[in-house]
Amino acid sequence: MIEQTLAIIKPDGVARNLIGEIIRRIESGGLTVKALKMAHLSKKEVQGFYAVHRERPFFDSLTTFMSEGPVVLMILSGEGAISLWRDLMGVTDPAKAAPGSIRREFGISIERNTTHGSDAPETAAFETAYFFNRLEACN
Ligand code: FUP
Repeated sequence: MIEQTLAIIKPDGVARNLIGEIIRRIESGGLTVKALKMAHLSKKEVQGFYAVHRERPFFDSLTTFMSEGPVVLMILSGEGAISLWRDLMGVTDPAKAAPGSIRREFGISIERNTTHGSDAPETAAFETAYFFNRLEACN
């Protein structure tokens, strides 16, 4: 099934000039970029995005990190895009991520793990709509 998912290149990835390398992996991995922009999110905007995690002990640190500098926001499309993008990223903790995955190659810590990807169709719908309106998402 053709799906859409939200991808974020997090502040640690943008700050280390990894935008091109990550988009290269996205495109050569079989995914298509359907929408793309940069933003320096406020802490409030990040808190809204990660609202499901608000009771977690890492919430304050995570939202501070995600608002420390600009991010790249993208809608990716393709066959099985949600799980395909998560496979390209690797699991949350870079130390446990598969060799060759983005988080394994570039992640610094479980928090500064370079990229985000939606984890299910419902979260993908929420997350893409959180950052993009219908006119911005090329279809
Ligand atoms: P993921 O879906 O892989 O991004 O992971 P989660 O939804 O579980 O976590 C969202 C983000 O919270 C992670 F990308 C990084 C951060 N996090 C921490 O900082 N510490 C943790 O112990 C777990 C997650």
